[in-house]
Amino acid sequence: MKNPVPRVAAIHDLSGYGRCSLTVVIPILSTMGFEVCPLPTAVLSTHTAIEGFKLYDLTDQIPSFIDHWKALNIRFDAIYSGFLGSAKQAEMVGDFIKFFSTPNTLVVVDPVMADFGKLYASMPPEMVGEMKKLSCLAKVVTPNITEAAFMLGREVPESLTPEQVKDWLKALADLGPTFPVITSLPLTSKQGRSTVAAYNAEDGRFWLAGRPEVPSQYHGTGDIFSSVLTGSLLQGDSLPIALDRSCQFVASAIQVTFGYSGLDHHEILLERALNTLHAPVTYASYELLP
Ligand code: PXL
Repeated sequence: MKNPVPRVAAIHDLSGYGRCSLTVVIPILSTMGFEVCPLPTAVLSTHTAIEGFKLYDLTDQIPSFIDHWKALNIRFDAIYSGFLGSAKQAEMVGDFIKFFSTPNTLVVVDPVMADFGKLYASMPPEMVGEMKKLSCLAKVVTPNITEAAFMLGREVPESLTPEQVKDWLKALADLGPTFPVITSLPLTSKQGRSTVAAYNAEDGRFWLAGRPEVPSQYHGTGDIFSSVLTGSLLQGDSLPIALDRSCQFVASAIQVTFGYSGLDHHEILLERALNTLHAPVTYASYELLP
């Protein structure tokens, strides 16, 4: 039987404070009408950008969780992975995808490992190769520009022309995914805008979407972006509409947050924006990348 409420396996960490990973994936996908089955990769006191974080890696526990799900014959409409607790987990996630996915399963890999030119505090360098292998099994990958650079063995660029963006996206598609997406793009023609680009390797079209940049940095926006993208594609939206809705939601979440002062940890006030996920698409501003 078809799942009456489509079901997503969400393979991410659970960070108790700081709104990222499962604490944003679950509310976003639930609001968008999906059941979320979390498979926690690690449990943390906070995300790793907050000093003194405590991390308990669940690599040794994960196989028994997966075995139980296999025995229950659970079927997933989507598999969506993000932050992993160890490089060894990438292989486990790969096996999970191979076992649980069918040709109709939406597989999204967000290769969470780096930003602003650097690997995150808990990331071993082997994670880069492992995430690259995992991406081969995905339909959609959503690296930021730093993660894309690590995956492709390139320098993190200061700026990119539209032609170069196409080359980066094609290089990511060569790893396997049909819809590679790059976020935080330093696109020369879009200065002052927070820009994402994507390639549909099935029809050969490149897409751009974005919103004006807000002069502040917030944690967890990559997780928010990829969660909305996953939900939107699962709802049946086209790639450019899914990109646009994701950019729109991240921008709204930033705007509802930006007006407050005294927030200590650059956290997004997600709950103040969640209900906008129910809004119909009234205006989309995506563009074809010529
Ligand atoms: O938002 C990405 C992310 C997810 N999970 C953990 C993190 C980070 C980024 O710092 O530390 C634990």
